[in-house]
Amino acid sequence: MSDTVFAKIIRRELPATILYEDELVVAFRDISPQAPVHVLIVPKKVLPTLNDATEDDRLLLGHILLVARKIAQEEGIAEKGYRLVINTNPDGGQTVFHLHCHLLGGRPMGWPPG
Ligand code: DGP
Repeated sequence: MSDTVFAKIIRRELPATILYEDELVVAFRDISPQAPVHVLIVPKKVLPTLNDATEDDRLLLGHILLVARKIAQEEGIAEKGYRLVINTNPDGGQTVFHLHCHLLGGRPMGWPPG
């Protein structure tokens, strides 16, 4: 169950439009964009959900936010605004069980989410 499409993208076994990569994360465009900008920031370390993160992942989790911020700036959405989302388990709407952060922008976001 831990070998997801995201693990395959990280290993380059599946294609993706990769915008950023470093030793901790890969960021690529979502295959089914829900906004003009929809990027997934995905840790290389396999954590199925945020529930599986521990204190040892403090640096990694902070890094994900800083990478999202950097990509938002590069995509030109930082000033108008954007949303970061980590869906967790079925009620959270998670479908791929490899922790990831959605970066959504380029249009106004509604609240509350559906
Ligand atoms: P979530 O529902 O939070 O687990 O989001 C999973 C996202 O992953 C969803 O927005 C669609 C995206 N996705 C699923 N399969 C692929 C894929 O093969 N490639 C890319 N780029 N995105 C994918």
